[in-house]
Amino acid sequence: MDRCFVMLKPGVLNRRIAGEVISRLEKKGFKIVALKMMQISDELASNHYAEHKEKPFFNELKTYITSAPVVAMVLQAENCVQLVRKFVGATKVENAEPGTIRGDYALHTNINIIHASDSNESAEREINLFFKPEEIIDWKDESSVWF
Ligand code: 3AN
Repeated sequence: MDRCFVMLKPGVLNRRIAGEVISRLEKKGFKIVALKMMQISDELASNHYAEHKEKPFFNELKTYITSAPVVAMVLQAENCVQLVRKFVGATKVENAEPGTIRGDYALHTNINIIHASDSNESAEREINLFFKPEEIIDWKDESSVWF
């Protein structure tokens, strides 16, 4: 089964919408196999966003992502990355369709409220960055017929 790393970014807890966003992911049918609240260190932020090191928004992005706790999770489903990315919506908020998480909850691209891995390779890398193997629980899913 495919996995995707998803993170509710700083601000989601302030806005009291963490439960709502997680609920939407659950209702779609994604299986949550890991979930935790955490404060991202400067080092972890640099590793996670390493591909953006040269971008003009890198420092701002790092300051933001380390500014308050995030909610990190691992979701599991067939074609997980592709489905989650569609569910999350486009990076640029002006392109994020209503009905997607960013389309419904974000006005600004630099605080677009949620991160999701963009490929299976990034998913594996990001899951390993944020979670220890024992923090991931592939629980027995009695309702697998639906999903
Ligand atoms: P995504 O999160 O959709 O995979 P990336 O990987 O291109 O998008 O960008 C990582 C994060 O950097 C975004 N979630 C967003 O917070 C921020 N970001 C991306 N592009 C811009 C931009 N043009 N201006 C400000 N922040 C940006």
